[in-house]
Amino acid sequence: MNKTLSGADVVSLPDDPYSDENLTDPYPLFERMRSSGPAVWLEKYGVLAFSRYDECREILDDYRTFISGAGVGPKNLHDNPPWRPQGILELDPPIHTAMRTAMSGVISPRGVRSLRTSFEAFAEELVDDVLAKAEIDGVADLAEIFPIRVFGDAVGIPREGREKNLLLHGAMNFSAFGPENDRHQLYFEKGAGTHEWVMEMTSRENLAPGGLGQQIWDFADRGEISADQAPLLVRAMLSAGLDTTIFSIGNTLVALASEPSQWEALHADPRLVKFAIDEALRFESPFQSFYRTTSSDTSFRGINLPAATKVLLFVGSANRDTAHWGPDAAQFRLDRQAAGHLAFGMGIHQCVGQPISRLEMEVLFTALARRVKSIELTEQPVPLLHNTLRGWESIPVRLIPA
Ligand code: OVM
Repeated sequence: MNKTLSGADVVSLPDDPYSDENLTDPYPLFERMRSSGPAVWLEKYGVLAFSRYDECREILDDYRTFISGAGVGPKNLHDNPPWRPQGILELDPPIHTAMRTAMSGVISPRGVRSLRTSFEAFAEELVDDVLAKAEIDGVADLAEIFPIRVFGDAVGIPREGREKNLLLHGAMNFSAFGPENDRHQLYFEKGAGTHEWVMEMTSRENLAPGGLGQQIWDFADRGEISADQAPLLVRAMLSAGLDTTIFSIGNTLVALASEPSQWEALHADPRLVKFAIDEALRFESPFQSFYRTTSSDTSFRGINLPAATKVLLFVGSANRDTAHWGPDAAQFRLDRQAAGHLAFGMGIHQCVGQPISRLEMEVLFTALARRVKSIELTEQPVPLLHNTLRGWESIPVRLIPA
């Protein structure tokens, strides 16, 4: 069926990308969406969705036409109240620019270099622990423990309360970028109270000297950002930096455990870890979808879009687009050039935390690659269903020491 939008005919689909079935395996629907044209109309949500690489990338690069300030979820925050004050993710230049400068000043590749030693020490400790056990859960015993410890310490928040609050908060936060269905409701119920805890952690008194959080406050002290913006930036670290990295670690682990030849290659040459990380981010993107909003009347691929139109971008689909990645896009390959994937987004809002997330993954997987000869899934991993995040609830694995 077609939907006639002013300017063009667009294929209209009745499918729900947020059904359990499609969240469990989104790729068949993504493929149908991509083959239906540059955009599809999702009837159930009354929204135009983009799922090809080129369109997603062009929209993300054009931050003037496709803004974030009206929210990157389905709700237009210019007309509806946000569930919390809008932060760096949902602001446009010029305010965004000042906040971004502070954030990238604190999380520059140089700035995070000093974190490596402590990350490595904890990775070694963790690998000792998991190798001492016959079987482990790759989620609870690796993917969650590592970032909660090292990233929490890097930001400088107290250790007490992290497990209880940060993951529920992340799942709630990322739910706001998808539809308000039962699953959204559930994550908001489970996350009750965690936003307050996170905001308490952003205050100067709760942030350790020299940590990333306190360095954000230094920018406020120098007048480069306001005292209202500092807690929003620390909040961004605590809400965007955990779940994403945790799911990345889990997704990388499953990809590698499912392809024994790829782990073998990694074990033989741990310098390949960097490539494994980007390929895994492309292959199973932790943050699957979000929105932009048109700032004025515009036309894109011949489709007329009035001002304030929401568009839905499936970056998890763009990262599997055979038109960009080639016919084997659905295969995990260490030897692929995965650079340019959209898992971290693109353009002025592209993930500013990348250097830390990459460092965490690099350090952990390098320790594993050196000391683990092979990885076997002992049971099927259990998927975690979430409207915008893609990852695993549990990953039962056996690690064979080298
Ligand atoms: C926030 C925030 C900032 C950036 C990303 C994000 C993807 C959240 O302000 O809490 O989630």
